[in-house]
Amino acid sequence: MKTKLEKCFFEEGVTVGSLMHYDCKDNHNCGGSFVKFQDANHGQTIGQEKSYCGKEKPKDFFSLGPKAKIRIQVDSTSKTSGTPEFRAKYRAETCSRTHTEPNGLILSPKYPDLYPNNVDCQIKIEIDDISSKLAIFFTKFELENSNNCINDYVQIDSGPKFCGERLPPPYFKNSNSAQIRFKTNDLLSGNGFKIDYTSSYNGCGGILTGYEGNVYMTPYPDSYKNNEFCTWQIVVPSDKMVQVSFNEIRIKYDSSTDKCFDDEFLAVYQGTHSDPKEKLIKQVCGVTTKEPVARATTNLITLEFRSGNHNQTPPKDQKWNGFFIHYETYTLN
Ligand SMILES: [Ca+2]
Repeated sequence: MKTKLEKCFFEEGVTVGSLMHYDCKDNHNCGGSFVKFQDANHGQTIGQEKSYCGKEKPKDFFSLGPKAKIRIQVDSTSKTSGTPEFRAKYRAETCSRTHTEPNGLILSPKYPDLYPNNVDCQIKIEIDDISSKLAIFFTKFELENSNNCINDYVQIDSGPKFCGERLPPPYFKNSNSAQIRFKTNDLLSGNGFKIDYTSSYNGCGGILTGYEGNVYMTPYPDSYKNNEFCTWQIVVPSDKMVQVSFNEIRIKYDSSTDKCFDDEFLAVYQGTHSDPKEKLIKQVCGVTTKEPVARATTNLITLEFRSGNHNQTPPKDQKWNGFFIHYETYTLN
């Protein structure tokens, strides 16, 4: 029998939950007993959930707004000796913060409501594993527009300043850290931004979470390299199903047969936590913006991109830049 000892609390002003100690004695997968941190403020469209079990002190949980929720589940059928225990503390945090997890979401203050005036946020991403390489994807963007973005802007490292409503391009870095600055003036506002970041060892791939987001092949919009092998896992909340739409596909293909090369394509798999490549949904290649949506009946999709060593000229004014994909949850009608 599985019993649920459930305890939830909501606190205004919570932004960081820090699990000091959690000991569920036995398991190392979070199937039976676990502590779960969840965002509790953005309903069903934006949010994160993270489950913890085992004995190590996990990373801080940054909520995406002023509220967070903690849930404890105990599986009484598991062979635990003693009662699971945990201790957590929380604190309020300003929008300037440091993210050290290998992947995550970053929102402008009060997102999706209008961001405040006179903000100067310094958001640092510094992934613990120094050999990892960062990828930053903008998935929503609406800032006050101004000449040279002098009024409100987002800037990554010492790159260009972005403002207005045009989605900034993805940002790839050959290192584990980046600095995002968000500055606003004293007049006019917008809905702000949503950023998903991830990381990998070989410069492409990683884990992406949340309810929706964008994924790009490295180093989109420039051409991908030969002999690449990259894997992304897209994981939406466990009670949802995930689908991907292909905004743009530009992958070399065999023009004599109009088929994919054996060693160069993007494969889309439906998966689960224990079997991330459970079922191949499709393989795509070529040049198209009309590839039909791919749906998983689970909450996990694995994307696997590989490239060989083909010397094919791209169509005029185009590059073999791989793909630009959007993922989101869906429900059956
Ligand atoms: Ca402004």
